[in-house]
Amino acid sequence: MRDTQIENLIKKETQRQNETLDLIPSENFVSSEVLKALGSVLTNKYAEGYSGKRYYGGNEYVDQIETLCIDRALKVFKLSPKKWHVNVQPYSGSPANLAVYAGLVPLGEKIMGMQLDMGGHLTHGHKVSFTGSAWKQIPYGVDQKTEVLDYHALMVLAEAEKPKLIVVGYTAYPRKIDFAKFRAIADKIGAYLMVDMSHFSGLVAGGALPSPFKYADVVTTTTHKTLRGPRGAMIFCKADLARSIDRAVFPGLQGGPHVNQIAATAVALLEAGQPTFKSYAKQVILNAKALSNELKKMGWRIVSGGTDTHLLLVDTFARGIPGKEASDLLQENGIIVNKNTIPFDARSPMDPSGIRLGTPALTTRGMKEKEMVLIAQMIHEVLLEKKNVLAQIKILCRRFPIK
Ligand code: DSN
Repeated sequence: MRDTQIENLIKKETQRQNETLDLIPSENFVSSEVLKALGSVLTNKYAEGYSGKRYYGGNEYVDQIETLCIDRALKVFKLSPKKWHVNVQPYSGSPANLAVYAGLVPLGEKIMGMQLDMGGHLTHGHKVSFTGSAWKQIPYGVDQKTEVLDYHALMVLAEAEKPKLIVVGYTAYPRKIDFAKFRAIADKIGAYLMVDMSHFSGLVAGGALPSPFKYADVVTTTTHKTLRGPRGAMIFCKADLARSIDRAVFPGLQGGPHVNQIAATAVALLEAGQPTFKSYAKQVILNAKALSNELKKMGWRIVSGGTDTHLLLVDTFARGIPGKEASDLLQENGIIVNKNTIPFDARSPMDPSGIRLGTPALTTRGMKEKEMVLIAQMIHEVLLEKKNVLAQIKILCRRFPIK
């Protein structure tokens, strides 16, 4: 690059990614094919509108790219184009969720979403998000004792509040979700059921977790987490909601779609349809379970007692270590995690009681249960014995290069 300042920073970031362990559950490493599409000339093109109905000329190839992306998205999640529609233009997860509410829920009406500090997302109606000022959030959480969803309590809350839409799918909930029970709750009060599967869409695509499509009216997902695509998002909806959703995305909220991003998503969807992706998705969960089991063996309290998914929450404060201190100590040792609130956390989100660990990125590097055991032991050594494991982490990283 002629811009050596940016080039050097990209080189340094590449080295950082190679030499550290990425345990952030919402991150992953895309293939070189995805990167190629993302860095292509498609970034030069304006394509406001949808395939066959654009406001600019010169979209004959862009139309084919967007159509291919749509076809692949429906195929990967085994959806009939007669029953399901997908919009692949959302710039990312936040505008995708906003577009769903804008399309389906009158302003000021109620949206039932999980509280942020219990594992929800800002865009599920939190007060600091625009979704929380334009609509009224009816917050829900997990049961204090079991730290898992209490479907009976959810039914009682929904019947009392009668929200127009219920959001399911979280950023820090380590357990399987019973979508059928949520469908029953939504049906009882005539609400839309929206599943935000951003965190686990790759695991659904790979057949490692149950699909929400049989039960949901709308499903949103980012494309860059377990799905291993570029940063972006998609909105799937029942065919009769297609017009409202499409109009909410464009012209409601967005302008020209990022065509390079749509092409890169199409590449990622092709990859997610391969048999190797099935093994990947299965391994992500096996790895999370191995990490969780080993940490438990060494006396760490895992929220809800374990995991069924790609992530786990460790209550580090149960051993007197606040989440921020834990995350900082691990980072000094080349282990990248994020501090996280745990359910009913008495501490603040800036310095909560726990850390969140996830295995999608390490699994992409080829790591398996054996490495997870080793990593759990090193996390223990860093946090409890204050050992320095940086050299061992670098050796482990070299054994599993990012391809
Ligand atoms: N920020 C993402 C996460 O880390 O879970 C959610 O959007």
